[in-house]
Amino acid sequence: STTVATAMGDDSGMDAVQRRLMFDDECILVDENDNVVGHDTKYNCHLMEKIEKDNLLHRAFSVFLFNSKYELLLQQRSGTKVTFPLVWTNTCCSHPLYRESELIPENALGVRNAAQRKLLDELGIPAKDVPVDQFTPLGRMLYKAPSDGKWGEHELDYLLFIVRDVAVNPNPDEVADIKYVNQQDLKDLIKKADLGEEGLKLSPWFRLVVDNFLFKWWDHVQQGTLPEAIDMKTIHKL
Ligand code: DMA
Ligand code: MN
Repeated sequence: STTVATAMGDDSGMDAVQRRLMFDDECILVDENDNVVGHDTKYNCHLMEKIEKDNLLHRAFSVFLFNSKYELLLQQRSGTKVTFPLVWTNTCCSHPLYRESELIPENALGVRNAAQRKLLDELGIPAKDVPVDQFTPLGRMLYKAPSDGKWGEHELDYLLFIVRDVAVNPNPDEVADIKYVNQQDLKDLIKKADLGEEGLKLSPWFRLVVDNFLFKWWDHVQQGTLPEAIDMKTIHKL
């Protein structure tokens, strides 16, 4: 089991699909100003010991997808994820990879290309339902968060909003459950998580976005004034 493997200090309990991604995905290393400084495997980028020793920081993105009723799509991560299994979080998160199409800096096109790729991979959302020019990059935040055992995050995270009605077909290797929530539903969910009810947990990065930006940006979505909220100059250190 995973517990035994962790205690033994090896990765023998790691899910085979997730293990493959740990070595196939080559993440983009950046400095605190988001300049590309290199690349490394997803595996190394998420080892807390490496993060601390080499101060490894990698580029990531978090998608917030709303339907035409302005409900936000949430996902519960699958139990097989190496980091943060079974926690509830925003629509989709991952990393732009160290490849030409996902390194394009203009208007964060590389990150938007990666977002389109992972919305299909994790949630089965067809690329045509999420055209890359429909994502609004709103801001960037830098954070560090241990998961459990030896894994964790240290990311420079692009926050992307998109408002579209989409077809969804979750991939069980990535996603355990999904739901659309309105603002009140999410406030109730946060209250439950704070009280530890029903074993409900929220991801640390989702929590940071909730506490710092989400509701005010969500109001902008509903009022059709989202462009006013864009700030791609600041890197919020949270
Ligand atoms: C990583 O997400 C990105 C953030 C913002 C936490 P993830 O662990 O879901 O990445 P992946 O889907 O590539 O495993
Ligand atoms: Mn990461």
